[in-house]
Amino acid sequence: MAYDSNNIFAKILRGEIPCDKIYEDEHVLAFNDIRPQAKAHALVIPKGPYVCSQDFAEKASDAEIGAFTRAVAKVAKQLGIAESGYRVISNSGPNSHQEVPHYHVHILGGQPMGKMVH
Ligand code: D5M
Repeated sequence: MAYDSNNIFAKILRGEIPCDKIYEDEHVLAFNDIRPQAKAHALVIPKGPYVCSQDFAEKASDAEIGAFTRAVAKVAKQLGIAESGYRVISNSGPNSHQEVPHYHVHILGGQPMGKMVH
């Protein structure tokens, strides 16, 4: 799928709409989700134009992927949930109901999370 630069996270990255920023570095931005589904609910996004998890893994540089993985841990620490634990999920592609077509992961925590059904 081609990247649509009109998506809402692209607008946040360009500073066209605000976000409640938690963390930023050269490759990554993290901010609080506007519709929190847990006491702590952050989104971590790469700055590059990647649509979904598949796209990111196939096209991003090792530096971007490394920074992204580290950013998740930094955000969890900043939110104070690194020790208590948290859930990281990513909706990727149509079957997942991905709403915003710019790759992102959700970090959910600050409370016991429901057990996932296997
Ligand atoms: O989740 C997309 C998530 O993005 C969803 O939890 C709402 C959140 N969202 C949408 N617009 C904003 C803004 N402007 N700020 C913060 N969070 C936002 P998905 O995995 O694509 O279904």
